[in-house]
Formats: sequence, C-alpha cells, structure tokens
Amino acid sequence: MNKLLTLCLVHQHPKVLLGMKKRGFGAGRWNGFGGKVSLGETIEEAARREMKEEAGLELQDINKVGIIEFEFQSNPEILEVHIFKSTNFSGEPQESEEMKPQWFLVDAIPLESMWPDDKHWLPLFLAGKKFKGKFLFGKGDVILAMDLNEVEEI
Ligand code: 8OG
Repeated sequence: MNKLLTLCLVHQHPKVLLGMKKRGFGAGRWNGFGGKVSLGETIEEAARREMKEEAGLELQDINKVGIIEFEFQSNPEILEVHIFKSTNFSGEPQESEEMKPQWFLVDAIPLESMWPDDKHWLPLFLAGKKFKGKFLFGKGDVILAMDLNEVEEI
C-alpha cells in the first residue's frame, strides 16, 4: 500500500514560498509544505492543515497539479506525494518547529539544496502544467530511474 503525503507550494509570480525543513525526513532541504494524510481527512484537507501547521497560513485557493510516487531501493514502501499549488492565502508566513519559510524568486530557487527530483518537475509546476511521475532513489538519494509526464487532468 502506498503512503499518502501532501506537498504544497505557494506561487505568487515571480516568487514561490519554500520552507527549510528543520527536522525529520528531508531535514536540511528547502521544500514545499506538507506531510502525511491522517485518517478521516481528504488529501486536500491534509494539504491545507499542513500549510497552517508548518507556515501559519490559511490557503484561499488550492489546486492539485501533480502526483509523484517515490520508491527507495532500501524500502518497499512507496511514498505517493500529491502536489498542490496555491496562489493566495491569509496570514503571514511564520516559522514553526518544522519549517522556516522564505520567499524565492523563481529564477533563484535553491535546487542544489532541494530533493534531487525537484529540478525535474518544478519547471512543469511553474509553467502551470499538471504531471504524474515515479522516481526510484538509491543510496545517497541518487535518482536511479525516473518517469515523468505532463498530463491533461490529474
Ligand atoms: O511528514 P513529513 O514531513 O515526513 O513529510 C515529508 C514531506 O516531504 C511531504 O511534504 C512530502 C515531501 N517529499 C517527500 N519526498 C519528496 C521529494 O522527493 N521531493 C519533494 N519536493 N518533496 C518530497 O516525501
């Protein structure tokens, strides 16, 4: 069974809001905001909840733009990450125990300090496309195989 996770990026062109992950899985990397879907909530509800918990923001709009499955050679569990875009929120980005938020210009996104798959799908995200993909990671989070496609509907 896949493990369901959310990931949400706020895109207010020419800026995107990212957070430095302070602890847990992916710590030390810039990323969007998100986490595990809890029992009894929809995936979108989870995405909204995580954005509130991790950055203090109430999202106005939210749209699913991608689904990516991540597999690690060392682990049979597949992480199914549902990627959302938001363009508007209320509140001010606030640092939480998990994330330190910061705005980045789209041409200065710190890809070298992000998950290695992000450079492949972020251009689609920023161009307003929808996409589905799969990544297989080996030791040291090296991408061993990938498949990424733009889709009409998600
Ligand atoms: O609950 P936790 O903080 O562990 O959730 C992990 C977060 O990291 C969740 O938002 C999904 C996200 N995430 C992965 N893998 C990858 C990845 O390869 N790239 C990006 N950008 N985010 C990822 O779990």
